[in-house]
Amino acid sequence: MLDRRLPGSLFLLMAPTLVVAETLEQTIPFDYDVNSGPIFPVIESFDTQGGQRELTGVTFEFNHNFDLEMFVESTGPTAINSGDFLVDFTYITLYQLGTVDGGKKEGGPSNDPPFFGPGAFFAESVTGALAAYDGVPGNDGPDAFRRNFSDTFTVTQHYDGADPDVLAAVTDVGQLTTVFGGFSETFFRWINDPNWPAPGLFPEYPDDAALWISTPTFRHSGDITITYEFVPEPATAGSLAALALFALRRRR
Ligand SMILES: [Ca+2]
Repeated sequence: MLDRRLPGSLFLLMAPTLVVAETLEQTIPFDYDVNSGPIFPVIESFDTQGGQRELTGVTFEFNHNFDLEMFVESTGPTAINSGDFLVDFTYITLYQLGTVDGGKKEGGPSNDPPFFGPGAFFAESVTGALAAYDGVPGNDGPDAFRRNFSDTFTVTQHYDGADPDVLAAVTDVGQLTTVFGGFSETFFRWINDPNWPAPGLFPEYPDDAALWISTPTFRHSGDITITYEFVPEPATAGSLAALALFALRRRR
């Protein structure tokens, strides 16, 4: 039972510094032709406002939409069946927090902004029946097919004090020009090799007998949402510290 008269003992407790992180969010839409990429999204840097606040984390959320058209044409002398070959196509995106030339350290020593891979797009195990080369390059003849592939997904990457280079790269006054693009890889293999005449070291289109793979349309669109998490600098935080006074008397 508690007594409301003067307490028999006093404890002055400094509460653990209670600092609620605040956030700042921005969303940057993008839509580009991968065949012509990369692009240079401009984002708002995290401004410390003269050292009054400190960035403790940053989250990048990428909403990806990919639309790919693949064109496969044979210049071989014989027909091939679906399943005689397989194509695996991969596009690995890269996002760099600044440009190598210019950016934050323009005119200074070499700039090497951090980058990461926020997702990849795949078109796997592509195959199809193809007639022998029809003598016309690039047409939609019996020696060719087109395929469409699309995908939509979200990738979220979070960085905190364990990644000081990332936090430093986005901390500045004003805007930061970033780089968004990637690189593609195409793997081809015969399952049933038709044993066409071997092309030279550098196969020539359309004279050499081969399968030719291109991506006439390759669009990458979506948006990037960047969320800064920050706290007041410690000197400011101190003023927010709560003092707690507890008085407790236990009746004997
Ligand atoms: Ca053709």
